[in-house]
Amino acid sequence: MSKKISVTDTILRDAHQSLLATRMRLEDMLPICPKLDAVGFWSLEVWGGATFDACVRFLKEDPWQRLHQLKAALPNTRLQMLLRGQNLLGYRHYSDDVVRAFVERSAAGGIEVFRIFDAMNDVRNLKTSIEAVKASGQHAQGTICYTTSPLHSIETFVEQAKQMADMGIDSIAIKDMAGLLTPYPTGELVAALKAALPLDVVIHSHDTAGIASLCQLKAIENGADRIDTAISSMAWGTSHPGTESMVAALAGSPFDTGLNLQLLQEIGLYFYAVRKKYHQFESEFTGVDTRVQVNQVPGGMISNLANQLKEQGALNRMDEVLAEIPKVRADLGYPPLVTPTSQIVGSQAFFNVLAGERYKTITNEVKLYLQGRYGKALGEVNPELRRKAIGNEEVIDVRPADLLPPELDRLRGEIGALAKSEEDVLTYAMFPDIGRKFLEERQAGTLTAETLLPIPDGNQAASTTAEGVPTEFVIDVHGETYRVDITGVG
Ligand code: 3PY
Ligand code: ZN
Repeated sequence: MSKKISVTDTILRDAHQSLLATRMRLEDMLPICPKLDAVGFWSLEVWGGATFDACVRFLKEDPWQRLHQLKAALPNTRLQMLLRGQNLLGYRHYSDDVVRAFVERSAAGGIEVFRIFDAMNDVRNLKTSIEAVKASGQHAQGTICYTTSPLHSIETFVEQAKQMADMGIDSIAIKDMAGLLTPYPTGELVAALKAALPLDVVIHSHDTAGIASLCQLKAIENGADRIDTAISSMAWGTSHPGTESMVAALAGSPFDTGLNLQLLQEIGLYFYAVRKKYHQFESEFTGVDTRVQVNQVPGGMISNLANQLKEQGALNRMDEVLAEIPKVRADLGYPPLVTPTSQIVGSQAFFNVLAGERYKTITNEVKLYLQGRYGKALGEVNPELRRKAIGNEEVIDVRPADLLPPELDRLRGEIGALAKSEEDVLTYAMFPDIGRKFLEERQAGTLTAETLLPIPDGNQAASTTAEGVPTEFVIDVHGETYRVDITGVG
């Protein structure tokens, strides 16, 4: 049997979110869009996750303008985004009217595929966004946030997928944000999903442990329809398997992607040069690190914790925090670790270790969590911890957003004339402080992106093609400077 595997490339969203702190700017995306658009990807993931936050906070780019310009530059390719369910692109639950407005504007701006996840895998938190995506006529991809625990099993994930199917999703993504999956369980999970439901299955696996491409191969052999990859110059480690590598691996097999390797390699060279511009955001935590297979802590969480510990002069306590994270997670009923639960669990573990006593300090987010305000994880929370944290305060068991009154009008009123469009209101809704600041600076004409440090001597591209592909480098070797012309690449 032969089956063409389709590909979603993540270079414009998750790849740089995973490797370069989400800092790639639109000006570095647009020149290569004609080539990206010619590849024949099933979709390009371009928006969502942390891109919106980084645009407003650091790059001082209007995220909606980014979307509109990418749409214009990529007329032949579906644009895809990552949506955090009822959290949209922020860190709290929004009322349903905000969710509907956000999805409607995103679809109008050009998003055709919405990958929707909930950090608790609580499908009630996906309901409104799935409905809104369907109402806008676009593709709703329901997501399983992959995690491990004594309670999670293939059966529990299939059950979740069935519930999402009942809500009307068009396809299923297995989202292994931490690189926890190993090849054989991947194959079993995909086979079980394909046996249970007549929907396409996509595998999104970060290569933190160095085995994501093996997982993808097993997924494909067991019926997966699509893989998420990243152009090779921003692939692997905490990013995804390399696009060119997966295309080459499948070429000539029954699962051939049909994509043009030569064209992909030209794109790869382009991003090779672009990546250097962002060298200040490279970190030692983005390479392959097999420890995730033992401690189950995602790479992104480790780098955040390292920063927090460094600020406290306590980097030497990293191992204790890593040991504490699974305990906090167990106390909270084993939520997957992904935005925002990764921050909630990570910060509490940090305090448990640094305060010298577990739960001496309990964060606000953990209190909200214990009140049921993020939804319900698969397991039960530790009742003693709940008593200690919130006493007799009410615990809700309804969908958290059922208790949120409509808030779009209030937000519109708060931001007033600073907002020139509904999109601006939504920018403010996502990030009240930095969103307002962004709109104020835009009004005053003072928007300034953070500074990029010059590329260190030693590997500066002295000249490039119109598309930014280097043709000449300046290299310093022991104080002597050489110019190296690139006359061909093979
Ligand atoms: C995000 O929510 O930004 C993610 O990429 C989750 O994996
Ligand atoms: Zn991801």
